[in-house]
Amino acid sequence: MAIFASPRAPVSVPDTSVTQTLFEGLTGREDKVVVIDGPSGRTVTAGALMSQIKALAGGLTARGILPGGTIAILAPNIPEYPVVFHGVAWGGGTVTTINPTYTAPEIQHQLQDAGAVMLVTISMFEEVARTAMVGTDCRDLVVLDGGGNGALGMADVMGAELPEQAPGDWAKDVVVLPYSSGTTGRPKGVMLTHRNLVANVTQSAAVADITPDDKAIAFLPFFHIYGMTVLMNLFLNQRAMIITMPRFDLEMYLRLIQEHRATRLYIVPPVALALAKHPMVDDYDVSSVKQIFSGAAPMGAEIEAAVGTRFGANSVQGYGMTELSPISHMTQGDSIRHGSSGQAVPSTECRIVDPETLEDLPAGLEGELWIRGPQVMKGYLNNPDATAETMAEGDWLRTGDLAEIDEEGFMYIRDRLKELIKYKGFQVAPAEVEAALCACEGVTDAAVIGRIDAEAGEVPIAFVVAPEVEEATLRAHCEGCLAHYKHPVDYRFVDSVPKSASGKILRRELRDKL
Ligand code: 4UW
Repeated sequence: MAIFASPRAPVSVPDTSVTQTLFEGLTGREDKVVVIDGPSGRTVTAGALMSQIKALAGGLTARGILPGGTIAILAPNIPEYPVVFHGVAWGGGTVTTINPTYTAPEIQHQLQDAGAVMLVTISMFEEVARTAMVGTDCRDLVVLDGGGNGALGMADVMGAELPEQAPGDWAKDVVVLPYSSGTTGRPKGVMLTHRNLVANVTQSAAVADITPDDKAIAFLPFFHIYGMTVLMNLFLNQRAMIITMPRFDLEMYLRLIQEHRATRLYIVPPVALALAKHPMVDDYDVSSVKQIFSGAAPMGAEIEAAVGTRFGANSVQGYGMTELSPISHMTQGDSIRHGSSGQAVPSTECRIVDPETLEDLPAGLEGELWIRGPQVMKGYLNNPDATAETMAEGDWLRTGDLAEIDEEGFMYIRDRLKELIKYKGFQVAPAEVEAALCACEGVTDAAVIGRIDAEAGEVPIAFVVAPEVEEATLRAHCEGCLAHYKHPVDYRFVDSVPKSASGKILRRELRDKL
């Protein structure tokens, strides 16, 4: 077996909960502002954040929801997000994070699959939340900026502060269930333990060199593992400051960078493209930025270099995956290879495996990237088959990405083996879109693949077998059951979907048709 060990010194992972790790960073700095609500300028100090977390844990414990309950959060990035996330964790529960652009059926599926007993949201999403809860075991609705009419408000769920972390087994207890389709099939609950998150914060802190003077504008959604670990957990743990933005808007982003003198930008490739090319960038003072960090989808070396040059900053990439809590590779300040996702974070091992023969490949050859380390998930919720397909013997996670590692340990993502489509860094699971299309009357079969797109990275394209159905009907159907970024941008009506003898869609054949 040819193992590429991280070139960095190993770290030891403290045996604590993720919230204890956060508090270790914040204690003693109670007066420091650590979160600012971007649009309003409202500030939250470390001390206030810690007491709100303890008060929420106390309130949910008094209601009997904690310890042990699973609580769903459906919200954009707001200062209350870390309160809910860590309040649940401090009280001994599990959080499942839901994309607030989801339709009611998508929310309902996640609530039911994760076994959520409470849904926390904001008034903007109250209506869709109520619709989604019907018929599920999720009984309690909390509207952080509302309440009434059967819903609880934030004040209702706050209680006497729970002074100590609820006890637990940090290596086993699942603290968060984000959803990911992994290498195949529909989105699944990814079981990440306290230890997984503590490990990944420790591993990335050892490389990232974040200080209390650092500031980041947090538009990457906290429901997705990139924003959750890097901004909400790593940044706060390092006593740095996050300025929350509920959704991406280039003008507001640039204005907040200028106003708060942001030092680090955490972005995805489509934003890198805008920052490299958009004339609006010249209207703002972005001289405070010293590092630009991109990931979640492929980005060419040229754009990576161009955005760095324009900002006079160090521009780098990292690689992550929900199932890896999420970071396995990062670039350190002075060792930049544009186009590479960097070297493995500490205590992380990699293999490059030939997908056909399952033989290990040496440096310089392309194969499937396999990862082992303390950040690797516990498994998929209620899905031992998918877990077994993804986890190879010896605790290796098969990423479904094709990569190459050079002699110095720099990793380059080359292609994707798995079905996944990445729209602006968001996951689109072909199997989920195919199932939605097949549920439309008159559709007998469907296949969905990604097509390269200059702006979004990739967009979903559908091949459907539906002789009597109009495209407009399919579009209207998707409106009702799929978040916008999952909608096929193009429909091709075909006589049949090419399949292997075992019934697997031959996606490569479809790709060749494009
Ligand atoms: N190049 C090419 C990349 C890259 C990539 C990811 O939605 P998920 O499960 O998770 C993520 C997490 C991304 C991330 C988190 C923290 C971090 O520091 C960082 O670097 C800045 C990135 O996206 O999707 C996982 C899949 O996304 C693709 C790849 O296919 C992977 O399996 N992907 N990063 N640098 N592709």
